Amino acid sequence: MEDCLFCMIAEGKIPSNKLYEDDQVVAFYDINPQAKVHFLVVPKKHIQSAAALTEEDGALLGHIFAVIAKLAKEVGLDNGYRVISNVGEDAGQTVKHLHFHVLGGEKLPV
Ligand code: U5P
Repeated sequence: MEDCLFCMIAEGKIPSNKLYEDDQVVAFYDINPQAKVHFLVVPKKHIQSAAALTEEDGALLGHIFAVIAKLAKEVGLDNGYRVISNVGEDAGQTVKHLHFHVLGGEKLPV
């Protein structure tokens, strides 16, 4: 989608500190980290937020969580991590393209 920051990152039109890419997703380190380790996993398909997911996205979601688990292991988040997806204004969603924050590398505030 034009004018979508994460579509442009997924297409390589805007640079990112990329951790992983395949045909369905891209993962990159957050530019404003909220924990010692903070990366984002983003589907290449433009989906506005988790609120716009349908049953048809089930396989994509399964893939996203498999990628999250693989990357968490690769970057050494052996002691646990947090996965967050903000939806809409009240949650503070700033980029209107579905993404999963993966935070860890330290004890996170409850
Ligand atoms: N962000 C990046 N790269 C950018 C623009 C935004 O990593 O070029 C990050 C922000 O730092 C933020 C996240 O943590 O994207 C958007 O999250 P959310 O507030 O929409 O959940």
